[in-house]
Amino acid sequence: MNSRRQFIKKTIVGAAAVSAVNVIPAVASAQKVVKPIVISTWDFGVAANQAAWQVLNQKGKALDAVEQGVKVAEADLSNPTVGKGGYPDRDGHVTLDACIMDEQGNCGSVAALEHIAHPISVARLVMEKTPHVMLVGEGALQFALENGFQRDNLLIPSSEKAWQEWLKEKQYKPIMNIENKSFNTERLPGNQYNHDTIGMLALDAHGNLSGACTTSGMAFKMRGRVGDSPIIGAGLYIDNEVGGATSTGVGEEVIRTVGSFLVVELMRQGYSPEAACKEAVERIVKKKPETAKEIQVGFLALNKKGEYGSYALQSGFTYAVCDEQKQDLVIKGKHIFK
Ligand code: SD4
Repeated sequence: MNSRRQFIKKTIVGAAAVSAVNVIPAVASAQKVVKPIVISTWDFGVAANQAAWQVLNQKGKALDAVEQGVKVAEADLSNPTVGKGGYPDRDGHVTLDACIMDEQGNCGSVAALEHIAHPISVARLVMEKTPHVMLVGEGALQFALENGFQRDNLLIPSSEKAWQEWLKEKQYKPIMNIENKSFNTERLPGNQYNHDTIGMLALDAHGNLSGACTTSGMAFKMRGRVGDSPIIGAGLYIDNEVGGATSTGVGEEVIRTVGSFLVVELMRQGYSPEAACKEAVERIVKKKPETAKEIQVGFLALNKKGEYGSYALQSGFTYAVCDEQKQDLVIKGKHIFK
């Protein structure tokens, strides 16, 4: 009898302890209100953010938000630097790079992918359906086709025309801040639209971070060239304990400095998003002072608290911010050189 009473007592205490354990986090999380936010590179990030916001505003996942968001830029035929309509390499092939990363550190990537209009969705499938992180070229295309993606011709007439013009002189020189030129006016030949990429970072109502990055890379690049955008740690990095970062600009310098990973690690050490981005661009200047003066690189970062910031080598870098308050904000990034 005695032992039975003790058993009942223990069981009641045990049940109380279990329910206490269950109650405490529920109360704590009810007090913690996370305000969703999405940010992305360049002015064209506004439209992409708005698509991401449709997901975030309904308490959807940051991962879904960033995929839906950057797909807008991929589908925009007037944008010659992302997705279908992107400028080709010097041999006339449009080759796309993209990657995606979620709050659990899962990531997927495709590089030098041809004939598929939405490389970001292929990257997500690599993450979700394969034991790998990255598929490239023919293998990435085969995987996409096997998974129901349609083969498409990504070289649209205006991009082909610009390539034909470029072939006359075959000069390869990255032009800074092509984003500032209007996409809808007649496209200028040569390297006028040499680069720009959409990198997007989102924090959802559950307090989780995800990011995506997608590009056609540097216009008229060498066949087979891959930039920073599909490289986890270079063009994009997410750590759900700390924050996320993404980059745009001349990818070679971002790869050399593992830029986005660096930005996240600096935030882990207590840097603000802006200070972390500044340190990362300064690292590029320190390593290659002469190159740094001639090119553009911009970093964009978002921390776990929803604070954001950016820094670029040159003036002209912009980014778009979208939250409950405002869905079409464009901010000029700070920069090192005048
Ligand atoms: C690349 N980082 O392929 C990309 C291009 C880009 O602004 O972002 N341009 O190197």
